[in-house]
Amino acid sequence: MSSQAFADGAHEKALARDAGRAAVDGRVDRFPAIAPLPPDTDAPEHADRSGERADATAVSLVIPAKNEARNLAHVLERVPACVDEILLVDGRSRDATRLMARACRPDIRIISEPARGKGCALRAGFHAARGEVIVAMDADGSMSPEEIPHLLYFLERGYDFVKGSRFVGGGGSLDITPLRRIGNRGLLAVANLLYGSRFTDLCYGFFAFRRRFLEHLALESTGFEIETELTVRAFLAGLRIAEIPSLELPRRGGRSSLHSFRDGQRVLRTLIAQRVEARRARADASGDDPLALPE
Ligand SMILES: Nc1nc2c(ncn2[C@@H]2O[C@H](COP(=O)(O)OP(=O)(O)OP(=O)(O)O)[C@@H](O)[C@H]2O)c(=O)[nH]1
Ligand SMILES: [Mg+2]
Repeated sequence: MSSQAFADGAHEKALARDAGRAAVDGRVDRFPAIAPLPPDTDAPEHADRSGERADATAVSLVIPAKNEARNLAHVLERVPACVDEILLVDGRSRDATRLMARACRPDIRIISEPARGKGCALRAGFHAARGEVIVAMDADGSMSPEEIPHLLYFLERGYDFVKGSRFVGGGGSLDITPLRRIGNRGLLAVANLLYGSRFTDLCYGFFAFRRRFLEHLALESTGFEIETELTVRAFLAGLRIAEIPSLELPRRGGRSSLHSFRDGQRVLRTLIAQRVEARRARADASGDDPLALPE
């Protein structure tokens, strides 16, 4: 899909066609270098799209935050009006994260994570969300709230899970270190090999999905592997998935909670465990030998 296809007015038709195709074969559709959305959705001051949304579903934004007081204002002040509620899942922050959140958005819902870890925080946020659509993004300023309408645009046109990708045309990262880039590539290659998928990004926390699938996805991750688990389970469940470009900026301040080796291993374990589980479930259903080689 070239950006030209969207720029020359064939936008709607191309989307409808691709949404239809994705529904048939359950594969991952990529939209490199998407053209800007129509002008009324492009700028934050015009971001209230409630009147023109294809379905008038409520949108919940879930933001996990651990000691992000110095970054939160920058994020919360730019959340577009198409978001109906914001949930901040606090990771037992020792700084003024909660106070800052309330000061910027008096209407924000703040919940406490039930146990340590980004996965626990996100799952708690997903379950507390009231909207039919759930968007997740980080609190460190590395993701731009202005991209939220892009995610919603594709959900409204037939996709069930729309994920930002830093490695599809038009996306990028100004944050990732060489080590993490290599690690990401390796894990992505393993994922695509194990699942026969064509994902371009696996460990990125900017995405949106329909809440009706939450129970079916049965997420269990506690840490940073949550994004991998969600992606793989959505793929195995046959959800219509789109990857769209996203630009990851450097974290504005403070320290990352991610540990490359520890969390990379958790992602790898998740990939393998999900594959084994899926194979076993298929074998149970068909009565086949679970150790048989793939056809
Ligand atoms: N509630 C909660 N939030 C967390 C936890 N760990 C990380 N987060 C948040 O999850 C988001 C992503 O965490 P980061 O530490 O930025 O990790 P990352 O973006 O993968 O790594 P960097 O690229 O180094 O920033 C941020 O908003 C964090 O505040 C946690 O244990 N609990
Ligand atoms: Mg970060």
